[in-house]
Amino acid sequence: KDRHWMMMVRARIPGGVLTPEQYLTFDRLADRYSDYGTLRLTDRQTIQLHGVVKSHLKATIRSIHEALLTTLGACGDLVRNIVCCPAPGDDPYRAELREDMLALADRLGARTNAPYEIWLDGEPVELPELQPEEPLYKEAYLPRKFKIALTPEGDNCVDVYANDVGLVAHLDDGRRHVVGYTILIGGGMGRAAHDGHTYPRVASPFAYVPRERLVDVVTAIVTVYRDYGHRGENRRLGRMKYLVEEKGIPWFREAVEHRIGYRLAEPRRLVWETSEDHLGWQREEDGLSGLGLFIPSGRIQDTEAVRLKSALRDIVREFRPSIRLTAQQNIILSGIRDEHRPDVEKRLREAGVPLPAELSTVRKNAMACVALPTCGLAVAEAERILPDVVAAFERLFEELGLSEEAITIRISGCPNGCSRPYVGEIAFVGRTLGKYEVYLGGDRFGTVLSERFREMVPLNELVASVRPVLEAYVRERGPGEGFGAFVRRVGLARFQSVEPRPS
Ligand code: SRM
Ligand code: SF4
Repeated sequence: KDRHWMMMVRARIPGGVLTPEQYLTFDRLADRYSDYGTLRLTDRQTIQLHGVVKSHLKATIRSIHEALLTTLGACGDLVRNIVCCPAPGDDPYRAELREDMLALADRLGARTNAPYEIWLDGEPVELPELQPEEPLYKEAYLPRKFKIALTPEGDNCVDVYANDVGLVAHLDDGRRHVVGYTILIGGGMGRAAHDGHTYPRVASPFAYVPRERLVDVVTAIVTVYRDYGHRGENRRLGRMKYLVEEKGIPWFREAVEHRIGYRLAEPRRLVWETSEDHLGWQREEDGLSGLGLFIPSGRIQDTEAVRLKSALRDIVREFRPSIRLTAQQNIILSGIRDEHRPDVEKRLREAGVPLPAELSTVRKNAMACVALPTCGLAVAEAERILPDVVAAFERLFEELGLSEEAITIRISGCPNGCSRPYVGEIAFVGRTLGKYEVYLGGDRFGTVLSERFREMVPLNELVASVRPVLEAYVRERGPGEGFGAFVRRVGLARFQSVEPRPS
């Protein structure tokens, strides 16, 4: 087969929630149409199928639609899959968060057939409910892709600061209901190695809105961006972060206030408690539990040692859990009856799938983007080297007594930063085949940017390059101080002269 005619198909799955049937549809599609036979969970709570030959594209997209899902809005210059903290539980605020996410997905979703007509050789697929004219995006859509994430205050498992719009839900005093949102704007990771005008940016506090005004205000933000964002030749500079940086928050607020017709309140103070993913067993409601499973780089496949794909298919068929994809490429099997917990564990054990409790902390907090062989923009490996890099860090952390520390490691195969490396604590960003930039800093909660520490480090020296900084961390850290916070306090300059020893 000609690789140039192979495509990647990505679904749009708002908040990453799927019924068992929908999951099984993807499982079947992977067998039937993906050249790799795998499902790839992404860090925006969707599923990708790689290596779909062009002649199978229509059938694949049609099957996704028949499962009541879509590919529209998974790619393109519009609001992408909206990400929402997937933690299960019966607190009313969780349902409210999801309701608000769906209201946004509904208001900001495209209502046109055009992308299908383009992708499918001008032959429209028969899809219901679509309008000839696009009311929000008009003719020209947005200057670039647009990303939104929602999460309850305290829990940054979704990396809310890496989004064009980050929405942090504030709860009432009893922590039961959502009262409103602090809106952050202008986040994004993408940069290009040789374009000094590009840079990653964490989103800035913008305003507080009561819950009932959320959809209108976010829509106004999108339309301000639609009308003022850069549409010049350099498409990279089209992202909203550059508009926010150039015009400033006060300008942006005024522009939004002008459209909504009232003044916005100041953003509230945000306090973060965790950014870890929701792994392991968790109580959902009386008699029901959810199991968050760690999926290495989101790749659901069967290997000789681990029959992950088959095990998940069998469990979904038999126990009918609903599926929640996480923003860290993992999966939560939700709604499992408590009495079935031992059976589910047994199935996993038989298939060689480890439970999260059996994995090291560093492994559970590591993410890599897809990169080679399918990503056309990759200049270096990411997903395929993650297991070895993590294993080397596991040994180093063990030696230094850091095994319990929740330090985040991110690898991206190019500076676009799909694994959100610039808000991680330790990150490797591909510069050319076999060589990486090393980024350190950030913080445990993903709220600040890391700093470039080294350039062009060969793959076999990555771990060694970070060792002196980790050793200093062990010796000099303050009480409760995370690795990234330590790096930012002491600065990286003093480590620049230490030459790494190959490991
Ligand atoms: Fe990404 C382009 C994979 C999340 C920033 N990203 C790509 C493409 C489609 C390559 C391309 O354009 O040809 C990659 C497909 C590779 C493949 O073989 O599958 C790709 N991005 C991914 C995924 C699958 C990474 C993963 O391992 O999970 C994620 C899919 C998310 C989804 O379901 O929608 C993915 N990409 C991200 C993120 C993280 C996020 O959104 O939270 C970022 C950084 C945040 C941001 O947008 O700034 C990200 N991807 C990019 C960029 C840089 C955009 C820019 O501002 O310049 C590109 C390149 C581009 O758009 O020109 C890109
Ligand atoms: Fe591809 Fe680069 Fe994104 Fe990795 S970071 S998936 S290499 S575009």
